[in-house]
Amino acid sequence: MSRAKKLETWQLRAKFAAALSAMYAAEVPAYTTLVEVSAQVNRDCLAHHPHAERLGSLARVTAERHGAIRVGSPAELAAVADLFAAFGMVPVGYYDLRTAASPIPVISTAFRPIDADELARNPFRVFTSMLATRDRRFFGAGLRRRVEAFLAQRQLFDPALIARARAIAADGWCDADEADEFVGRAVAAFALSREPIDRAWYDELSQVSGVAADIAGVSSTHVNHLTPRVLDIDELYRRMTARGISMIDAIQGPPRTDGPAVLLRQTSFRALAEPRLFRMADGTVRKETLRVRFGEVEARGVALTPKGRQRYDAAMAAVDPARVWQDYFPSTDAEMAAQGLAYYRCGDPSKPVVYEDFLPASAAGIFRSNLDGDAEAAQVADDSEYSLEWLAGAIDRPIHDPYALYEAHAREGAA
Ligand code: OOG
Ligand code: NI
Repeated sequence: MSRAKKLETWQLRAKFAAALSAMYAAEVPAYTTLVEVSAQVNRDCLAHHPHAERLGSLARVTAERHGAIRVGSPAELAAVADLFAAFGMVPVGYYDLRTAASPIPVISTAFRPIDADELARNPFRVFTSMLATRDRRFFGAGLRRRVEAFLAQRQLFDPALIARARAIAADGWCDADEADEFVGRAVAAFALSREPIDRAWYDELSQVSGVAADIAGVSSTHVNHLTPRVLDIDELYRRMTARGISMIDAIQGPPRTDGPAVLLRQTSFRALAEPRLFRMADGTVRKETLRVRFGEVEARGVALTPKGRQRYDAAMAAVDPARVWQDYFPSTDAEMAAQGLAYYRCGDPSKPVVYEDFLPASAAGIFRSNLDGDAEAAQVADDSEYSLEWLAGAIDRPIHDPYALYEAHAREGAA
């Protein structure tokens, strides 16, 4: 008799990404349109620009997704870390969206594969934010206590699921027979809850921030967007607009340029209001609507070195970054490599290392564009002490440094 077939964590990751995508497509129709238009844009772009595949094969780019979730506490984030480890996804980078031009009360990391071969097999990543309840500018002592008590009594994941995830992560594989059930249970944990929402509690949190209500006003977490990758985001934007889907005003991140694409460009659209159940103060349950799930699309470019990133931040501080771009960045990969601004495998300008992470200003812009407006932060000192080290300690895991990973990929040579 043959031994049971095993699936490795990357195969589970591919199944997880595909199953989340199927769930999202079934529930958010505009996502299906976005995925179709993205695939067309990629095919057309490649037909006109044979070099477009230098940043990733058509197969990888068209299958590629990132998702986003939001949780309330370090304990919840640690459970997410346990679960995602079974899919070969570990925390990379620290994003403090409270420091954005218009602050969002969360701190974030991204769970993703980190080895070049793992990224090539399936690069699925999830931008994961945690509510910053320790920040007094958003949460006074009384509210903080009530939010933390609410979070402490809810359970985002079945403990048996987390225990199984830990074992799979430790082994590096699971039986093929078990895989679909495991992935199915993981995906179900990120579906929109059908449970009635306490209207008064949700509204109270909405006064602080739409994000606070979305995270701590409900009994579960949910995928709030799944993002396909395109080779030409300007063209995607035009085609979606032509189909009558109103996109946010601007593409976030670097401007369109004639030179090498750098980092990450993103744009999004607001999802339709979805029916949800609310429990009113008098105990009755009513059907109302919420707009919490949206659509986003991204285009990825070459990863910048710390020196390149400084240039980027300086260029983006200009009134019109597109106009001054050439003052900060050369127009060829060869020059980018020669000046040490971006990562290339073995220093070969024809082999860019793709940016696999996120941008805090863009992330804040994406959050912002999908909220109905936000209250001002109170004028008190922030003594929350949030930092990368704090977050790593709170979830008891190292948080990887993106630059160290890019440097390793650049040294490894051809992937
Ligand atoms: C996350 C927004 C950030 C991105 O691609 O920058 C993000 C969220 O809305 O929860 O997904
Ligand atoms: Ni996103």
